[in-house]
Amino acid sequence: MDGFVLIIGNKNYSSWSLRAWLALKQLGVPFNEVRIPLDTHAWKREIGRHSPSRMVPVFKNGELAVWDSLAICEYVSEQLGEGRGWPKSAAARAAARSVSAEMHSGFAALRESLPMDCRRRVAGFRAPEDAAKDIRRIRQIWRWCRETWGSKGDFLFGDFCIADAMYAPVVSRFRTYGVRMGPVERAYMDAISELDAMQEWNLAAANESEVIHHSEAHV
Ligand SMILES: N[C@@H](CCC(=O)N[C@@H](CS)C(=O)NCC(=O)O)C(=O)O
Repeated sequence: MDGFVLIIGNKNYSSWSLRAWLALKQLGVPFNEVRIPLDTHAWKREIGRHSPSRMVPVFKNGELAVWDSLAICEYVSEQLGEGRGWPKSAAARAAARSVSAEMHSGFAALRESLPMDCRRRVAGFRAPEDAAKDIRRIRQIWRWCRETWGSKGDFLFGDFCIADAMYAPVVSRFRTYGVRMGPVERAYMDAISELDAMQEWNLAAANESEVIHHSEAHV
């Protein structure tokens, strides 16, 4: 497992980068991190050398490039063996894969109206109806996971798994926009936010100097 490299965008804004990065950290995979800030000359110059899709995250193992957050998580899980990164029972694993895929392929309105902006806190945010619908569905997923599968720990399926990495940027968004939560979702958000890795990410995001105006949180 030597020589792994994860290429990411700005920690403050790149929600897909956070997913892969957090999964690797939580699974204890050693890797070197290369940060290429989005929307810069460095990005235009360098991204094509690393990523066939010209997007981040991209994970490199020697000549091999894996260029999508969920594909990276699956690849790393396979490298580690024994189903690491996913819950143990087949039923819980199927549920974890379903909610991960739902995040990966959906919630466009949430992503559009509540861009990730880790270091910001905005007051008075009101989600438009399409984003509010996404928020309701995510809250339902979190409650269902916690109540059905989560009794042995603080995360969606008890122990931290790849599904939690997929939803970590949503936790960050809900904090930024002050989205009101019930007690189950609030406790889950605290568990994610208190992870050492999450705190490391947020600190680094707060110390980044780049500002991308069209990605900033707005009310
Ligand atoms: N489906 C991809 C989405 C990746 C993605 O949209 N990455 C954004 C940054 S968060 C990106 O690279 N944007 C650069 C661009 O669109 O030029 C994944 O899961 O990794």
